[in-house]
Amino acid sequence: MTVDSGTAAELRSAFAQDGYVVVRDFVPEPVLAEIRARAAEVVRSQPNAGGKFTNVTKGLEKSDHYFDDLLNSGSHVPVLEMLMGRKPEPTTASFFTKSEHREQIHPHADALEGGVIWIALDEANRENGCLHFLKGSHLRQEEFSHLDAGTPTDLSDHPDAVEIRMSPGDIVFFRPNTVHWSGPNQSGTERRGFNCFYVGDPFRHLTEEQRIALKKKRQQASA
Ligand SMILES: O=C(O)CCC(=O)C(=O)O
Repeated sequence: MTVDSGTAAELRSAFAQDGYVVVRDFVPEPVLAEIRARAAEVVRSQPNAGGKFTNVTKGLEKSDHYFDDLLNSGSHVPVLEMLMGRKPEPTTASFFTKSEHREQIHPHADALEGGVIWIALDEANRENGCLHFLKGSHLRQEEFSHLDAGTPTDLSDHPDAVEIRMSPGDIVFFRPNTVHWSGPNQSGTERRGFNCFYVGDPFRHLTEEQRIALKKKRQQASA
């Protein structure tokens, strides 16, 4: 998909104000089919690569060059660059499945700067645990800094909460500091999404000592 200058200005303004913007029908079905098949193969070969989340597989680009290409030069990259106003710094590509009730990602922000994309591989709706965003929360970081993806926080009645229903091929571009979450899947069928993070090295501000401590903490958490 190409974005004309009128649309680009609208998308940029929504991204700046709301902290996210959805573009419908962005990825064609043959590409979706390839992502689904290749991601499933990575999951088969390395289950539980998402640490504490059993339904998240990170680092797809390390297992399959196809994901490395998508992360670095997928058709979403120039659009994200236009939205961010600077070159996205690729971090990792991930596969988010959701087939069970307990597989929830609670409200959280991912990083302070950069960009993220999430592509729907299936229909995503309230029943099967679609994404939700807290509109404009990227501009009020302090207020939400306590949130953690693994800890339940009910923001469903928050006046800025927005439910993002998506069809396969729809993409959402968002700021990593826009609060987002996905609820339980009550549908009995799988809800899959493909995500790319562009936050560079999220630990670049840490000292070597802090990096080692963090690595240890993560290993303990995923053990
Ligand atoms: O797919 C999901 O359920 C959650 C996605 C998410 O938290 C993210 O893309 O950062």
